[in-house]
Amino acid sequence: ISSFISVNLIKTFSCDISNLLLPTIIYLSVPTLDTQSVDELTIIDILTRRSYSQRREIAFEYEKRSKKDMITALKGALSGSLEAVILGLMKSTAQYDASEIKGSIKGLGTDEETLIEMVCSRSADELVEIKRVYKELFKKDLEKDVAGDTSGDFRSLLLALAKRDEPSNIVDYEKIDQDARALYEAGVKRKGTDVATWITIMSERSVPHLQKVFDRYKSYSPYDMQESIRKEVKGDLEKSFLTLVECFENKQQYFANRLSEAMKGKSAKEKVVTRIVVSRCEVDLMKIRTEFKKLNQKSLYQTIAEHTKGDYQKVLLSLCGGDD
Ligand SMILES: [Ca+2]
Repeated sequence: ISSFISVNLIKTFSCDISNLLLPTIIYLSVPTLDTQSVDELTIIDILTRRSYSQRREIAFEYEKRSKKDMITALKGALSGSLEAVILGLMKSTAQYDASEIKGSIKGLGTDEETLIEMVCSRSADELVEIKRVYKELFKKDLEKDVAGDTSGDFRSLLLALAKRDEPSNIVDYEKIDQDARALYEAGVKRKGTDVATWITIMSERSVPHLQKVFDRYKSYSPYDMQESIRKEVKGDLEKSFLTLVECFENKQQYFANRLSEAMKGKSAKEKVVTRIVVSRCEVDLMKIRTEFKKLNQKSLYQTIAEHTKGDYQKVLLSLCGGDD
């Protein structure tokens, strides 16, 4: 009966339902006895339609009433991809990003794809907060952990990005031409590549400055910056520089691209889709939706509907918020 009551309460009160009632509803949705079933729909309804701070309040109230930790209860009640999304939503954006970086380097081997996305797509300000939270959560230094798991130029680039302290939005007009020429001379113009120069320019300038540099770059090089990267470097270093440049040019388009790549096949690469939707839902998901529609002539909502199923589909669609 708990499911019946809670779902109908939600339907009756819709979004105006008092936040004070929500912990009770979640409590009813998470079974306390083996015989009770989990009411996933109610959990999805409540937690996806509120902000992170509201979710924290709900968890606080839940704990006051039930004397139980809501996250532990959710872990016990849910599983698989739905669990990954819901637990992700219970973290702040910086906590989530820090955990994803930790997850990409822990254990044997490294998940370079995730590491590159996390380090190369986040702004300098975001990385400062991620590093602080990483230390708080794992009692370790993010830069040391990344250094221990990577090598060569790839490591140098990630570390330069992690410690960068970009002058936000400053465009140094005197340096635009100089930087464009230096990028060309360090890459396409010479034999081999002077990667150190590329790293310095791309990690020490502001985004608006670099946008102008890449534009000017075309007056020196027969290839644009992305083509030059593909010609000059390979592997993880190539992917990292490409991610950086794509994000400098249009970050939301980069995420839209990643999402469409992850949903090319019949079934989605759930880890990638989950990571982008959860980490961007309170940052720029609306803009990502717009870019996605432009790229694919199909909305993100429809694409998710076609490439996922079950409760996982429901939670993603609810976070997506609407069709375009
Ligand atoms: Ca070269």
